[in-house]
Amino acid sequence: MIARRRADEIAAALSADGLILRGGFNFATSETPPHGPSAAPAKSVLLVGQAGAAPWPHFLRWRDRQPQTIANPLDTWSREVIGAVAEKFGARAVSPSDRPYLPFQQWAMRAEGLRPSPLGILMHPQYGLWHAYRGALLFEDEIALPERREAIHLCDACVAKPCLKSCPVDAYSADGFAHQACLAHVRGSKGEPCRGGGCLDRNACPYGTAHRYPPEVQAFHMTAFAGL
Ligand code: B12
Ligand code: SF4
Ligand code: SF4
Repeated sequence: MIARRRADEIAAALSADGLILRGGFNFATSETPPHGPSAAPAKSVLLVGQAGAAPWPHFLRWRDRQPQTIANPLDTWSREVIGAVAEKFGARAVSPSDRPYLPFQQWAMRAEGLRPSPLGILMHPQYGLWHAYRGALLFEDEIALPERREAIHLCDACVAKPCLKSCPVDAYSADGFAHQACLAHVRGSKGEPCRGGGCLDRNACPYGTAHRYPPEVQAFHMTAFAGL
């Protein structure tokens, strides 16, 4: 059993790089979880992520020491940092970019009681749309965690839904995310506002604005998303 104190020690180790623990849970016996540090199935998972752009300065300092041509630098940094914490605490680290994709958002909903916004991004009661997952730690023993409380879902009370009214090509709708329409706009002659400052729909949400990523961070993610 992973005691609460060990989770606190893991959180302290992650905080050195601006990362936070995003809750966790024990897998049910009826599930087929991924394997842990040995070949045995994991019994529990702790999610690792960010609130706002807190890891950014840590990432930049690391990046300055890497070759200019490094591919997927944020994923590489995340794997390195979270991998070191996993090794220290007897876990296996996995990444949201690992193939086949692991169900990070489903795990996050179980871990923190979050629900999706109309944009697909999970809505956090404090961070709004400005948070993400950088990895997860899989353990072969169970975790002692306090009873999870359902988080308030701010979108339920948001009547105006400005996040569905700002995109020039209406990429987000009840039918889901029109990935190709978004990409064409971002890469096109009128895409500079999205390229330079991030998704206009995401930025239109009135919640969690204190945690909004600075424009250079949003531009970095947009460059990665649109392959610019
Ligand atoms: C593939 C993918 C995409 C695809 C979606 C294609 C599709 N229709 O599935 C594309 C490329 C469109 C995409 C875009 C974005 N994504 Co994305 N994506 C993923 C990824 C790597 C895998 C999703 C998956 O298939 N999982 C496997 C299934 C089994 O797991 P799941 O939990 O059930 O998956 C859920 C998602 O697929 C979700 N979903 C389906 N369609 C879309 C579309 C969008 C835009 C989002 C956010 C979610 C989403 O619904 C599923 C049920 O809950 C996840 C990381 C991960 N491993 O989950 C990130 C992830 C979902 N993305 C994320 C984000 C933030 C984005 C962007 C908003 C920003 C960005 N990365 O640049 C952009 C949108 C661009 C914009 N306009 O700004 C975050 C969401 C964080 C949060 N707070 O909830 C994740 C978790 C990555 C992370 N590191 O945190 N993404
Ligand atoms: S604008 Fe309203 S509906 Fe859209 S993500 Fe923000 S709170 Fe949710
Ligand atoms: S990035 Fe731009 S084009 Fe894509 S969904 Fe957001 S506002 Fe629309």
